[in-house]
Amino acid sequence: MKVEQIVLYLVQLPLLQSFETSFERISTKTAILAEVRAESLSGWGECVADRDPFYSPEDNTTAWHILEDYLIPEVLGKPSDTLLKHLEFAGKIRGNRMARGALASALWDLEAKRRGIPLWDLMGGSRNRVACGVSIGIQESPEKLSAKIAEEMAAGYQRIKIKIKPGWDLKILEHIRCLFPDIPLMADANSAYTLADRDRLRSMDQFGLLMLEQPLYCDDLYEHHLLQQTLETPVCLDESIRHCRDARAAVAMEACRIINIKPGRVGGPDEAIRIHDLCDESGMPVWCGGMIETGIGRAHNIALSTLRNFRMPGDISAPGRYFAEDIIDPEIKIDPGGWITPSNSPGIGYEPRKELIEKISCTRKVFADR
Ligand code: OSB
Ligand code: MG
Repeated sequence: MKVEQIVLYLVQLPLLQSFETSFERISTKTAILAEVRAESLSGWGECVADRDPFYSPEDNTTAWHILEDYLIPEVLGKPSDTLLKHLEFAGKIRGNRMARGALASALWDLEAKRRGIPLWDLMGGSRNRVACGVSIGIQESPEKLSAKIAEEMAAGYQRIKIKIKPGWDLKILEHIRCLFPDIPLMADANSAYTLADRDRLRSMDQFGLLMLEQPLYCDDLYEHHLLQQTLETPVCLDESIRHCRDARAAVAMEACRIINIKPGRVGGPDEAIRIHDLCDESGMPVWCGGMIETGIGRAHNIALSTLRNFRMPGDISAPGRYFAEDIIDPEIKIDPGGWITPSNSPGIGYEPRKELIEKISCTRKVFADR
């Protein structure tokens, strides 16, 4: 099945509430969607690059450029199943894993649809339900945060993650633990600390966190290793794991005890599965992170989370928490116990709403095989 057409969309979706991390506050989600067309089937992927290069060196502009000028020319006119088997099309391109992830995930969706099987099945997944946690951004006040936590616990989420940064950390954690002594709780710093903050980070051990996510600089495995040695709380790496080689190094040097896999961050499903397998063999649990994706990216994350070593609740809260209207049908729903049942329809298992996608696209470009 030859890839006949690829369409890129740059979409913008307003957030119901702004989302604040240690590096920025956003009130609109901006994402590139990739649609790969062959024989009247469409595979869909989402690029997790942000508007700004703050979470990662990539942003939407660089990702679009890499897709348009390097990746798409490698894929157009090629047989889709061969591309999937030998995802070598990005072999020469250094970095730019998020751009690659958009196209690779669209090819996986297309291949699952060609075979008429769900994406989770193509990926080798075995779980028939996926555990959901929720990520809560930095709030205006501790009271607002605790009200949000109560709300999300009531909605059934199986663990709470809060965002922290210097000045919004120890007091906040203390406040939460007073009100909710036993909830499964973790904190994500998005690289807001340095080793000089070692004592501050160590004092977080008292709060019984499931893990501390990405405390230190994004490309510094060595310093995370030094920190982990002095910390009881498991360190979980997110930004630091760009591909499977990073994961291997992190395991070998004990830079963390848990890995957050975001397929969109590591170059797509094939690399995500490679990291999953490596961690499985090494006894390192993983969970699936999120990037406030639309339903398309979320559906990919759900499919991946059915693999056996996804042992902890992922950041796969319902897109309805973020957006007034999602771009897929049916809506992704979490049950009262905090589980999602993966769709058994072919591919990602949800139908992209083409009209809405066109409506919210600020840019759209069609690339055709000539
Ligand atoms: O570090 O996990 C992160 C959202 C945007 C950028 C970075 C991160 C996040 C999240 C996940 O915390 C939120 C979600 O997708 O629900
Ligand atoms: Mg994170």
